[in-house]
Amino acid sequence: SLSHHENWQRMWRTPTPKPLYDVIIVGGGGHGLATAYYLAKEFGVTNVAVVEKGWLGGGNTARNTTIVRSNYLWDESAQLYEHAMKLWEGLSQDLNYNVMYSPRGVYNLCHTLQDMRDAERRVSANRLNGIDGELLDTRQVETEIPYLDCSKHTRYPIMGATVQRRGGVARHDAVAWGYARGADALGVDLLQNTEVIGFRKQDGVVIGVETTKGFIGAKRVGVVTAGNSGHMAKLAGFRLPIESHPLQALVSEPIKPIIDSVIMSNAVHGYISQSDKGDLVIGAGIDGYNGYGQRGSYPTIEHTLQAIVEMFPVLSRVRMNRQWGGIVDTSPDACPIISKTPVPNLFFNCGWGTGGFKATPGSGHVFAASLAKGEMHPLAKPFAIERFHTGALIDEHGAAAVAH
Ligand code: FAD
Ligand code: PYC
Repeated sequence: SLSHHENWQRMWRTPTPKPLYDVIIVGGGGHGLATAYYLAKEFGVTNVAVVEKGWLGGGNTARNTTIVRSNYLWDESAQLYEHAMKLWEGLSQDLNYNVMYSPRGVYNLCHTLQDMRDAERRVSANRLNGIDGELLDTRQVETEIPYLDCSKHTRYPIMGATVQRRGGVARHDAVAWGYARGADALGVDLLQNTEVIGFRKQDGVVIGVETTKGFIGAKRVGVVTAGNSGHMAKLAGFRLPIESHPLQALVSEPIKPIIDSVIMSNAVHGYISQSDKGDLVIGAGIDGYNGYGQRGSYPTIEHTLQAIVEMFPVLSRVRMNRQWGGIVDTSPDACPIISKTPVPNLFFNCGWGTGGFKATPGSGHVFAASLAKGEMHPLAKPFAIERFHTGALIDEHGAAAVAH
């Protein structure tokens, strides 16, 4: 049937690199593409290139499980993720491209009294920041999530949950493609199959990138290479407090609609939603070792599925269709690094760990503002590299909801 689909319009050009750009973005994932889009649209900087070693959106953007929420504990991160959430709410209209943002509600289950205390604290903190959040008891959870085992006979009985009803999912590929199409239309050059292999400096200041296709000059460079950030910093001559770990996900065969929200449990440690196609979309925490291979190990898959079956015994006979891994860059406080670097005119945006998809629009927006002005956006300032020297850490391990 595809033979009848002729003369499709190209979504973006395949340009020849110019010798000099005002800004080069390294990494054509969602964050890099969003940065380029907002640079051109909001800040009038159109002489921009996105340099991507593979294909656009083929990294973690393609591999994530698309959970969107903003219920982080501390003011700094709550405000950053809520900035993203507000952009999600109008993104399809802004891009004129359906990113399928679906605010179907994200539940975080509580299995112990300490879980309940933490949940109450986080919901209260969220509300003080103007972010929606509710604390539910077992009976309410049972009513809202019909197939969840809320009986007293499980290993870790469910005592309650938080729910952020504006949270949900969005279509990962569409996010990358929508931003790419929008950026290209505004004049941004999207350079695929072009790997950055070094940074050229003059008197210690970055003046461009060495790539597999030659040198490309730039007045400012923004690096947004989730999973490879430590390596990129090494190429630039400094170290980041970042580890690269595999993070896996899997989907089942398509089944009839059974789960109409997103359900996450830190304690039994697994999460689940159902795609519009009917696949159950499943994941858990990182694999413990460091590495760059985009695959994970079997014990993590087994542990993840044990957690899912514990929460939803009704799913025990469902067959899994596909499993894959991405490489996430984790920081000591489970928060991103959005920062200037020791190299003038070189900026990094990384360390989103297991949770950066939800931040894509906000991250792109604040990074674009920072690159356009040469000064960090106020929402980005608390996430500077210096916090690992000053001790002003923002510990979001609890709200990360996926162990890392
Ligand atoms: P990427 O999409 O990885 O983009 C980085 C790009 O940089 C890649 O395309 C890569 O090819 C390119 N690159 C690397 N090195 C170079 C180089 N030298 N030269 C040029 N280009 C280079 N987050 C959530 O919020 N919700 C979730 O439900 C969620 N689930 C996840 C599930 C899994 C299995 C995984 C792996 C991650 C998940 N995440 C989730 C995290 C999320 O995917 C990431 O934080 C986010 O996608 C990072 O976006 P990015 O655009 O920075 O990264
Ligand atoms: O950050 O919500 C999240 C998340 C879910 C799965 C992976 N990350």
